[in-house]
Amino acid sequence: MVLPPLKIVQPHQGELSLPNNQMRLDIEEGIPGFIKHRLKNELGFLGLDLLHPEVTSQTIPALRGWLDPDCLPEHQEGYRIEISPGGITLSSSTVQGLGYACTTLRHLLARQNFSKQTITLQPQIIEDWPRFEWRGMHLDVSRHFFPVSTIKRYLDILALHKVNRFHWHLTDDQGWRLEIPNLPRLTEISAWRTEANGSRHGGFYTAEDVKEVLIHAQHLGIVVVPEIEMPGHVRALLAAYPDLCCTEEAQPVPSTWGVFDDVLCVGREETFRVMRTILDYVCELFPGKYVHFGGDEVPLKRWESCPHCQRTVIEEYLLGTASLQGWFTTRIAAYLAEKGKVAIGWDEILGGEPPKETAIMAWRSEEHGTLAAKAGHPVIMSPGKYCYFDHSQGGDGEPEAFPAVLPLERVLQFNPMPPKLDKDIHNSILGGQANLWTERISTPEHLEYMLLPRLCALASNLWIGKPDEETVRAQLPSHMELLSRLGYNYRALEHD
Ligand code: TNX
Repeated sequence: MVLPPLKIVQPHQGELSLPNNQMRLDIEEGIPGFIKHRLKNELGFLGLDLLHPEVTSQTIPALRGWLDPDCLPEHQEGYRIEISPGGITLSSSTVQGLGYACTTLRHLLARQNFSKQTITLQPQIIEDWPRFEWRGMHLDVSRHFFPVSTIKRYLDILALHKVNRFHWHLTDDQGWRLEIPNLPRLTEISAWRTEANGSRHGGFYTAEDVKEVLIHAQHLGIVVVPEIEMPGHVRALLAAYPDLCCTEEAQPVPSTWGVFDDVLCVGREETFRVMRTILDYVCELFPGKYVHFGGDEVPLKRWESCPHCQRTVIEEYLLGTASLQGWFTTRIAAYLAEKGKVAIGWDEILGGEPPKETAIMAWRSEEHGTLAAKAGHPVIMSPGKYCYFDHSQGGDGEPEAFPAVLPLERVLQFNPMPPKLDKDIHNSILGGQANLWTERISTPEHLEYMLLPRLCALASNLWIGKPDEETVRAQLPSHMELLSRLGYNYRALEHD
């Protein structure tokens, strides 16, 4: 994350000096304790000693934090940092904004030399807010399962980059990762697979696990967006419930990658009953307003020869088999809307003319995002060309990756706003996100390596609102130093 192009107003006279690197921590009552906790941890790690206000002399400069309804009220996530000879004041109209103030301060202090007896900071006033409300990062935990500890560390990295949406891809062909009460076979069978070498791979999250992740995310100002894939990418689910498949044939959870013909049979009411049970639980467990229901890569082959699906085509007056996905999507999206959620689907669902409120995640290309915006949908831009972090970072000696290259240089050029989009629908573009599919990634170190430093470029662009290569590039080396101090694994900038 770069320091944003700081809007610096009227600097004070004189510097702020911090003898013994100490400050009094003076946080307004009513601000949740986790903000204080974050300041102490994150700034303490860098060498700033934050002392309790009551046991500290008034002569020690204060680090103040307060909620000010008049602070940039038109920017929900905006914040202000004032550095003056008397101390530092963080303000925002929201707790989330205070969290970003804390992160920016972290970036500012990381550039200081704390080995000196007294550090000095230049006086300045920073007023800052993000251009896009959706600054997302995805993680596929189906292809490889990652424990809660890894997810929390992943969230820490997202927060360091002011990413505010964690898209948790919980289900796919190769593994179902969420325990659902009343559907025990999902964790007994769907959560496990036998690899080609005979070993077992799998795992799942209990409600307790999810709650632990949700609390951690909340402290970091991140909304968790669960994804339950349907009607394709469901082989793991079908392994446990073959009756939901057109062929009713029992097949194991696959251990190979790709797009499978076996999808949910949408001609049976039982399919909807099971999906509603799952969605009811997901909506209750995850407090955020978004639920992603997948919708990508759905072959028509099984539906074409399925009597239930073909009967549905006739009874529902559909134009043909190809209209089944749209019909299915509309029912699911309407169900989620009834529950007060915003439904999100991958851009393939556009073909079925889903309800306008359904948000579209454009992954195949920017043009798909543009089409979705023109059709009146909220859009999240995630085009493969710029946002697929499972692709190699380029050069020799890289770990095995999806056979495509996405160098940092291209992520630096990512513009979430399609250049040809009419101004009056710019608001349809909620923002963007990068995706990390894990077919070829099985360790936390490898995850971090694929994420960093590409996430720095992506998150900076989403915050700034457009590519600003020069600013981001200039700050990357010092940012990488911070990543290294924090112990994250990243790809070095220069490879000789
Ligand atoms: C396409 S992107 C997929 C994923 C794969 C990915 C590999 C999307 C919605 N579907 O199932 O993991 O490509 O890059």
